[in-house]
Amino acid sequence: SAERFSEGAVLFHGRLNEYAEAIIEAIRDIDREAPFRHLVTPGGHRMSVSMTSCGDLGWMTDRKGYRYTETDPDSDRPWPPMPELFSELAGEAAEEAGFPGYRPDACLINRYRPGAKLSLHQDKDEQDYSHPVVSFSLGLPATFLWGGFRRKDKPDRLLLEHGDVLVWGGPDRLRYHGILPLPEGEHPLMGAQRINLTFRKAG
Ligand code: MD5
Ligand code: FE
Repeated sequence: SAERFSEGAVLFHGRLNEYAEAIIEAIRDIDREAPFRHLVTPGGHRMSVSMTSCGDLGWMTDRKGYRYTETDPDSDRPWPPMPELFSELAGEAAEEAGFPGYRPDACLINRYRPGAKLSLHQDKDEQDYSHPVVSFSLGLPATFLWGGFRRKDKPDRLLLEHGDVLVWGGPDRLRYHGILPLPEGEHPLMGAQRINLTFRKAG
C-alpha cells in the first residue's frame, strides 16, 4: 500500500519485501569493495551510523566538510557500481510518486546498530533539488523524524519498517529529518541492525 503524507512525500509499505534477499546480497558485495565506516563530521564528531556508497558519486564527510566524491577515499578506487536492481526499484517508486525519469547517480548506504541515530538535518549537498530522494529501509524498524523547514519546527514521527520505500521531493525536498536512536532487536534477515539506502541525483 502507498501512503501520501504530503504533496511531495509518499511511503510505500513493504515495497521491497520480495527483493530483500537480493538487495542484502548486493550490499554484502559492496561492503567487500568499499567497507562500511564511521565518518567524522566537520565539527569533529564520529557518526554513530556507519556508511558506504555505490554509484557514480558517494557522499562523505570529514573535517573539511560534506561532499560527493567519485572515488572511495579509503581505497582511492571508484565507488562500486550501482546494481541495476537498485536503480530500477528506485526509479519505479519515484515514477509512481510523480517523478518520472528519475536516474539516481548516488546511493548512500547507512548502517544503524542499536543506539545509532541521525540528528535532524537537511539534504543540501546536491546540485539540483528538483530531483527527489528515494530511501529504502531494511532490517529493524526505526522512528523517522519528519520535520519542517526550520530546525526548530517540531517533527512528526513515522515508523520506517523492513521493506519500506520513501520518496521525497518537490516542495518537501528540503525538510529537516532524522532517525531516533535504533532500539535493540533482532531481525530475521538482518540481525541487530537497520540498513537504509538513500538514492539521490547528486551531480
Ligand atoms: C535514513 N537517511 O533512514 C535517512 C532516510 C540521509 C538520511 O536522512 O541523509 O542519509 S532518508 C529520508 C529523506 C531523504 C531526503 C529528504 C528527506 C528525507 N526529507 O526532506 O525529509 O538513514
Ligand atoms: Fe538526510
